[in-house]
Amino acid sequence: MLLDATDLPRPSARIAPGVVHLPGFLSREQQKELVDQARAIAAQHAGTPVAMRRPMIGHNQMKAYLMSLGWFWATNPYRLVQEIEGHAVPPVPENYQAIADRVIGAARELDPALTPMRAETALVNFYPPGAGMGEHVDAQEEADNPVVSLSLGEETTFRIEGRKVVLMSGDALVFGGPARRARHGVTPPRPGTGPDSIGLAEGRINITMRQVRPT
Ligand SMILES: O=C(O)CCC(=O)C(=O)O
Repeated sequence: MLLDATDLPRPSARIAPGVVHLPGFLSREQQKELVDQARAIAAQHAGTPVAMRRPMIGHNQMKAYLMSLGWFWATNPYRLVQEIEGHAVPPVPENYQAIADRVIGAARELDPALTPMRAETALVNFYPPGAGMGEHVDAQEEADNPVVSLSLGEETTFRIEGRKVVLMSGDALVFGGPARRARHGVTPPRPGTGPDSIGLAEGRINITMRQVRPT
């Protein structure tokens, strides 16, 4: 192939008011640490009511696997809770807040109206081949602070506010301000587009960090 897409320059960009894309934000080492850490947390809680799982939405089961940290995103009806059947929700790892602070700092250079956020909850989504996520609004958090999203593994196309953004491994994305309640979703990961060195053989992991309670 003449050019590999990963060789093309991908500048940081304000996609829409409140939406900032920061390509290549995480080094390969940081990506691997996040993958290993998510895998270890998932293994620790496997088989419990707070395990990574494919949630039911109405009568349909999601194709993606979700793991809730800090607060548990329960469905039917949608709500955030701090324990399930007496099992405490695993905490948000301490390194998440430091990453969120760095991402928000960089995003504010492109959109100064974005506010800081406290990573009180995080969703770790694993998308196996063929699994995407339909368009939806993140509405369970009372706080309006921005969402910080990290992509690991294979590429996807993220849709928000009528725009499309290709997210690659190591990219960070922020949506806040007027876009905090914007509809968004992702296509299934594109097979074979992930890096070899981060410990994820196939599919894609997305980590979104959110503030739950208003500041
Ligand atoms: O996978 C993504 O990039 C988006 C995930 C998402 O929309 C969500 O967890 O609400």
